[in-house]
Amino acid sequence: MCATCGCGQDGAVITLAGHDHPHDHDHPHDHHHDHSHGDHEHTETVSLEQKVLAKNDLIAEQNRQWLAERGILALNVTSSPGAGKTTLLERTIRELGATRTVTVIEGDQETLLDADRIRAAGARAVQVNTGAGCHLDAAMVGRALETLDPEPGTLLFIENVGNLVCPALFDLGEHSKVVVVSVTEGTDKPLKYPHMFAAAGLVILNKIDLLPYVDFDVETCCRHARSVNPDVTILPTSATRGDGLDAWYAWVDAHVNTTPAH
Ligand SMILES: Nc1nc2c(ncn2[C@@H]2O[C@H](COP(=O)(O)OP(=O)(O)O)[C@@H](O)[C@H]2O)c(=O)[nH]1
Ligand SMILES: [Mg+2]
Repeated sequence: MCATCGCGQDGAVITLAGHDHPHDHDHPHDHHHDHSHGDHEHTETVSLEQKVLAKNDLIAEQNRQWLAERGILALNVTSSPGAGKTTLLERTIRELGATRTVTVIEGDQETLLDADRIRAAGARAVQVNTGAGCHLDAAMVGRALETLDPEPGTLLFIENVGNLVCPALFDLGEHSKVVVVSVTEGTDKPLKYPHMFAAAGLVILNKIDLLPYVDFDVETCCRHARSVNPDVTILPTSATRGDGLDAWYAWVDAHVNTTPAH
């Protein structure tokens, strides 16, 4: 994880989509990669990882409380780069927008591209640029929530940085993690990245419109996902063609209804 390679997120920049200037800016820090691997350093690294995660969990609980007080359902959407997270969210905003207010926290290392796409689809969004960091953490989401200030009783998507490794370890205060995997990635990803799939409340198997063109067996991928997360719900979708999206909206609705409104 990040504490091991030294990647930091202290320089995260948070920008409200549609505004020219960053809303919240910590100055980037010098970035050191110290890759020596002696026994002593290994012990130090493990304890640093535990401290980083314990601190994160504390802030995640504060986020969870903040969201619960407002009856906001937050879903942390993760995947490898390009699996279709933003496409799924754009379509969800367009199709659910009439009945639900949706806001989005976008995480990427650089650019405002995804926040701009979300805004064009009709939802308010903030972009968190993590710089060298490879995941969102709870502190970034806490700051993004202050900037975004989502209305009580609404639906919040957090699109994580495209990465199936570190986002599995960082609780953001979300209700559930939604892992998107696409048919172009191969059926073995749940086995190779078991922490991410074990943490999933829902797995979306996207780009099924491409099944005729790729060597991908849906049953095998589902079996692999269930080998690390036996009861997980898996929804095959095409975010571009629309297959399976009614089941996705029904899943979201069922979880909105379990979020107490205050
Ligand atoms: N064929 C197909 N392409 C898709 C689908 N969903 C997303 N894409 C394409 O995959 C690429 C990456 O999508 P994007 O939403 O940006 O992925 P992200 O990095 O996970 O946010 C884009 O070219 C999308 O048009 C899908 O269901 N089917
Ligand atoms: Mg995206």
